[in-house]
Amino acid sequence: MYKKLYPGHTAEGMNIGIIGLPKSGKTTIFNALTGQEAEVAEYASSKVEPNVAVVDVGDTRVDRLHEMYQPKKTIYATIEFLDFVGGTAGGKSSGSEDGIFSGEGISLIKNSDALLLVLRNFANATLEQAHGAVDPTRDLENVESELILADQVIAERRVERLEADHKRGKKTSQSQAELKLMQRVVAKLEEGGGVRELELTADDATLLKGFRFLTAKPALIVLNSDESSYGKNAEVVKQLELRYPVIEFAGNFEMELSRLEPEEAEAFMADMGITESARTRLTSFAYKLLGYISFFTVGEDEVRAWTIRDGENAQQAAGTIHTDLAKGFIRAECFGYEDLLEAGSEKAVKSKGHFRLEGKEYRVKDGDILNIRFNV
Ligand SMILES: Nc1nc2c(ncn2[C@@H]2O[C@H](COP(=O)(O)OP(=O)(O)OP(=O)(O)O)[C@@H](O)[C@H]2O)c(=O)[nH]1
Ligand SMILES: [Mg+2]
Repeated sequence: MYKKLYPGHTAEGMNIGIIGLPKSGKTTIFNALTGQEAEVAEYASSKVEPNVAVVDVGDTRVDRLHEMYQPKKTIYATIEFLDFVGGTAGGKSSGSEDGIFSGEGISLIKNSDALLLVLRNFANATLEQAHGAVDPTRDLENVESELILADQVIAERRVERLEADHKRGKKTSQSQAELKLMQRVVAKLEEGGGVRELELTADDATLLKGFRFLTAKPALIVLNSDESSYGKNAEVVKQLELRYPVIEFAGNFEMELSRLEPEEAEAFMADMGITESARTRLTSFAYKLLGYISFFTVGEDEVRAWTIRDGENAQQAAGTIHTDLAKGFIRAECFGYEDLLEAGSEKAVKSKGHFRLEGKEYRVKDGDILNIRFNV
């Protein structure tokens, strides 16, 4: 089923891979986030393909723009979630195809922009027999070592390949630079670190991008807690936060919530001291921590939110809409969402002098409303 979506599928926005040890509650979290009803099970299932869902990123600014422009279509930014099946815990060190990544999973995880590491923090007698007592810190170590292992296989292979080339006299300044870089990657992984910890020049970063190392991806932890202990795990959270940003969910509970009507859900949420849905909490958390921002395009036809990385310029933003817009980029007409709200209309924005023309290099800000002028 997922094959149709890959490669070259066209889901917009970011793509988050949900990974973790077997039975850590990945599918439960996936269901909570997406409102889907994928099968959740104590026992290993024969399913191999990941669950996939694309969800809207709730954004009140889009709601407001919709009211102002009354467009035919309103499109929210989206996040795609992929829920991978846990394989054998511990994994085998023979190659990247084993371990928590079963079969084809690994090549799909490589396409993810970010990883959600789900850690079990709920007691379950059946699971404990096979997977040990509750210990999120230990589990994190296991997950990390599998990610490192998968990257090691790739980096070491590349080093061997380059060395063989050099021995045969196939040696350029470029290949020498790459070998040096890959040796740094191997060394970092060997000491238990991730590729994301390396200090890289822009060229090095570009080179490494192509390898899609798992430990280069930004990662967040979901601590999947028991309903009864939810909110009382400050010690564990502190430990885990030494490694990655942490968000705590009561997975089972939130999965149930996602199936209720909003009004009904609110009463239960209040009981637990939860103010927003799992999806809203996770998406705003992920945006902030992964450095994503939104810009908007508006008009009578369509109001739409787009996702880019903080720091991207107007031309790159144009490229997320369409490659032609980046190629033929002339200028971006630009004003801020806050300016629009304050002024009340586009016309008023102009008369107040808040309407700007920006060039390629303009660094797009969260909430910018852009109209790209282009020429192809
Ligand atoms: N008490 C409790 N049980 C949970 C929670 N999350 C998951 N479980 C249970 O743990 C078992 C595994 O949950 P899944 O969501 O299928 O876990 P998974 O990580 O997707 O499992 P695999 O894909 O097979 O690796 C099921 O029996 C769930 O009901 C939780 O937050 N609290
Ligand atoms: Mg699952």
